[in-house]
Amino acid sequence: MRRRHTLTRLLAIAALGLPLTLPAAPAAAAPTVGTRQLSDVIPVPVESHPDAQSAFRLGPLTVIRTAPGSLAAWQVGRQLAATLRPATGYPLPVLPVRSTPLPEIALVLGATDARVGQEGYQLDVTRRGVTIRANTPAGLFAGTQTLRQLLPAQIEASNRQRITWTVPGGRIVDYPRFAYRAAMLDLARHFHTVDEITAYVDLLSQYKINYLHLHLTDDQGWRIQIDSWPRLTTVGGGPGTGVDGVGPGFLTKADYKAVVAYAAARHITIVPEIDMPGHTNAAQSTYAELNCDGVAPAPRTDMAVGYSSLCIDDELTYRFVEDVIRELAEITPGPFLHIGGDEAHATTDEDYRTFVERVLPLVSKYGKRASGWNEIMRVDPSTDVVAQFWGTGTTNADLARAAARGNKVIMSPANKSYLDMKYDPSTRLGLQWAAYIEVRDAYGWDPAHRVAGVGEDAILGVEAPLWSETLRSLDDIEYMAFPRLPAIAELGWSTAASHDWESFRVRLGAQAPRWRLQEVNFYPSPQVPWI
Ligand code: NGO
Repeated sequence: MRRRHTLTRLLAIAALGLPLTLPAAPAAAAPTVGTRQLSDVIPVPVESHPDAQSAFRLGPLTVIRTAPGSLAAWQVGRQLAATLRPATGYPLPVLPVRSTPLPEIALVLGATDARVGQEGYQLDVTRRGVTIRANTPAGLFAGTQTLRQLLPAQIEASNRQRITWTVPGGRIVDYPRFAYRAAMLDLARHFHTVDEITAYVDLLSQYKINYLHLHLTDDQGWRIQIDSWPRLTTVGGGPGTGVDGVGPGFLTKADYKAVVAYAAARHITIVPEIDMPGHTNAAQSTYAELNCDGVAPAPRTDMAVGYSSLCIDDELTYRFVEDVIRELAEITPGPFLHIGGDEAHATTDEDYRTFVERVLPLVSKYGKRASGWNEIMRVDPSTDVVAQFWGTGTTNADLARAAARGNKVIMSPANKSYLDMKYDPSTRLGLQWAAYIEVRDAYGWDPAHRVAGVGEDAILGVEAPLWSETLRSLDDIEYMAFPRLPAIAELGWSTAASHDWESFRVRLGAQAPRWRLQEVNFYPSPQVPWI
């Protein structure tokens, strides 16, 4: 059993400057895994200035000191302590005070390098301690994720490790290239539970991902409670739904709020998606009145796409859509609401335009900013609407026109960033319609040079979608996401100039001991020198 030290006792002892009776540092330290440099971080920091003389040793007396008066900073400090305590066995009290006589990890708000902005941070490591400075709690959190990677990999162990906890000395100044760095999880093809989603959030947050897009509805299942249309979940998300009839389930509103809160605590914003006017068979097979002929089609558990369409001329369709958007907006604190819009092959072009033009104002009416798959740019929406590119080519006239007008674009090219694509022909899970995507392919592209006419200024960010036709468990999710997700995360955060496969593959290989300790089921790509 580890010893417990109450905050008040530690505060009192620290204030008196008295020595603490704490677990002693291990006598014979085991070697750490590999030698870490200050820049051995994914995503690679914008600037790192190593100073070999100023390494810090995290020890039993180290305290985590947070900006006084900031509950949010204190929470980041508590999360950091919770991350570092199991493996170190140190008490790491979190003290919201101005100074302590003890070695410390200080989380300071303000007084940063001017460039760090809203999500960046500056991290200084000296012999006396580590100081992370940021303008926001999100920046402090990002800094703590860097610190975590700068510690020996054993820091991820769930029980006490007898090693020396050295942090390489020097200064890092770091901030993101793009404001939007996302992953997407498909809950419709196979449902994934709150525990699975939050476990994924934990992994994402280590790589400075700041949005999680949830694909909540599709032909095979409806996965979010909507009170005004209750059968959407009891039937549309009920037994027998999902690909092959396996993978039923749905998020109640309480579940969804729990996911939102869990993600928010890790500085990740949830983007909910209701896919329409196609990909709607789960809703239309549940409510016959959502079909033009009033006849409910059979539920579908196959993987076909492009056959369903809401009834565009029926006012009831818009009542339904408005109810769904209103209820979803009410439980979504984040700015975005994704309306899908992909593969509406069963909707005529004219109907598609009518539909999108009626639905976009509903999103604004409930205070949200609409995003949608790139097809929605066919209707030339207002410039606050965000397009998510999922094509495999390098030209798209609608998207280039939108970018020229001022619409922002999220880049998720299916042949580069789709985490559900197989790595190679031998991958058991996944699909291959867009490409085989090995790690080098996932890393080897530039979001600002992917689609002609859609340059740096038009890019809001990047996303790594994970569609779940073939994925059932968290193990499956992890196998497809790791190690490609960190590749996409680096494209979203790090500068274009820092892009370097040789550097990335070595840093990626050094993540493996961490994943093993976290029990992440990753694909051991032969392209990576795994440690
Ligand atoms: C496509 C399709 C999805 C599939 C996915 C599988 C988009 C935007 N629509 O991507 O329905 O699940 O491919 O890779």
